Amino acid sequence: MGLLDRLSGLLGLKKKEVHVLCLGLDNSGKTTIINKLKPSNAQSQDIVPTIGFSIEKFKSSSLSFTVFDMSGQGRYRNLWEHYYKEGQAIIFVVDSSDRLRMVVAKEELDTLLNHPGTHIKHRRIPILFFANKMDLRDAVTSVKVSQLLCLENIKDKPWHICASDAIKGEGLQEGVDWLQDQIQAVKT
Ligand code: G3D
Ligand code: MG
Repeated sequence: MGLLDRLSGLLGLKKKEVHVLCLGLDNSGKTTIINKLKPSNAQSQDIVPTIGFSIEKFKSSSLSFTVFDMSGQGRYRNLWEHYYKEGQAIIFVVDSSDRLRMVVAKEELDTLLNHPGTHIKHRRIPILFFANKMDLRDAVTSVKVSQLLCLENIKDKPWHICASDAIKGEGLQEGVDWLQDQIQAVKT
């Protein structure tokens, strides 16, 4: 840790660190969203398909987020569960224009929520949904995404859905603000 880091920690200026898992099917826009949340000088210009997972960091006004950006490709999805215990929050990204795979996204979400063990099922871990790719002509509304995923059945965890366009960065801040409020509500 650098001297500045230590000083700001001592002065209470250092932001609290939280770990977030970013999940969802491949191609839903997870990496694009996380990239857009980083300061502009740290953003990658080329988003390449994530292999396994990558660890990214971004800050909100009062928290410092470490995000496990998990690959959504089928063969890597069983990796997710190894990281469940690391997560204090989940960002679940859905491609709102991909009606066909919405069913698969729902299956993955149900598997996540019902995962045996204590890491997800029995924790009031906040889940932020991004109904992403809203700019595409085939996109359904965030209300429709929420219906297709049966989000109203999630009663034991705080959740919120935001319509987003990750390319333009629209809708992302609203989501992060909600997440920050939820995490702080638990911490204080
Ligand atoms: P993933 O990390 O969930 O697998 P990526 O998804 O972030 O790699 O994004 C997959 C593709 O979707 C990328 O396009 C990316 O530019 C695109 N994308 C992400 N978010 C949006 C969005 O809100 N709107 C639109 N129109 N496209 C989006 P490529 O062409 O690079 O595969
Ligand atoms: Mg990715």
